[in-house]
Amino acid sequence: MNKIVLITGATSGFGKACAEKFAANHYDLIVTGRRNDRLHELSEALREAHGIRVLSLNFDIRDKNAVNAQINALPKEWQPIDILINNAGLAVGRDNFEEASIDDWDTMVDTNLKGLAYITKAVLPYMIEAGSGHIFNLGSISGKEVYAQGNMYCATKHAVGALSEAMRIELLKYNIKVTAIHPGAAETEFSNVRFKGDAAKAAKVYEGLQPLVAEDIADIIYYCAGLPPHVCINDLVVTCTQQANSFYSFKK
Ligand code: NDP
Ligand code: 8X3
Repeated sequence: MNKIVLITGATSGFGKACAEKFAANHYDLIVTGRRNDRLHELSEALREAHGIRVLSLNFDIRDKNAVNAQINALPKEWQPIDILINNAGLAVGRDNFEEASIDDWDTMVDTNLKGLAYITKAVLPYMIEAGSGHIFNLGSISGKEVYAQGNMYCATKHAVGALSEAMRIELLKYNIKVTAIHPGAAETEFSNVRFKGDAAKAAKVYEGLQPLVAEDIADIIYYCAGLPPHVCINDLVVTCTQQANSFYSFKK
């Protein structure tokens, strides 16, 4: 019986790369996201390439009723989830506090923080029942240092850090590991989403840098997931070599 990993936001970027990495290493996958066509395409490709089982769940993580309905209704054979990768998330806008859109703020809080909490709470009973589990939360270097025009995105990622610590403390008794991963600049669809489809602005973020790519993060998560049962990497900051933190990059 293969182990089961549930990955939120598997339709692009880190989530898709994690799906590919774990599938190639004979995990069965539960993949989630809003873009159903992409979920289906990915599921088909991974089933065919690796002969694994893939269950695709199409919901918006901000919708707590949908999250609960889908996770509570998992067929028995999909319930023993070994690993939960809380990856779905986004930045929307890059504006000064006084100019930022409240709708953008709501989207980030509802997705990055509340959505992450909803799905974790829904999955936990299965891990508790199994007596073990491993939860990965995608934070960010913006959850370590706040930068200008990052206001609410940085706040949500600081909150992911805090929530990860809380989970780690409160889930110790259930033998559940909690690993927070905090990447720096990584070229995915992230900046396209942040700049609302402005490809030129998005490309500028990575100019002069060799940024991280999604596969770097997938490799790191896979490594952390494979450590012996008594070892847990709790909090991990990873940047490309040209970036020191939120403020300092050496661009060529
Ligand atoms: P992408 O934009 O490439 O992927 C984001 C994923 O999140 C998509 O699969 C998207 O799926 C999913 N998602 C977004 N909103 C929702 C929602 N409401 N419901 C369900 N799924 C949703 O970005 P990345 O892969 O770069 O980002 C992944 C995570 O990593 C995010 O949490 C991000 O904040 C974090 N991060 C990214 C960094 C970067 O530089 N790229 C650095 C540090 C952290 P769909 O649209 O189909 O719903
Ligand atoms: C994404 C990286 O530096 O744009 O979380 O916040 S950053």
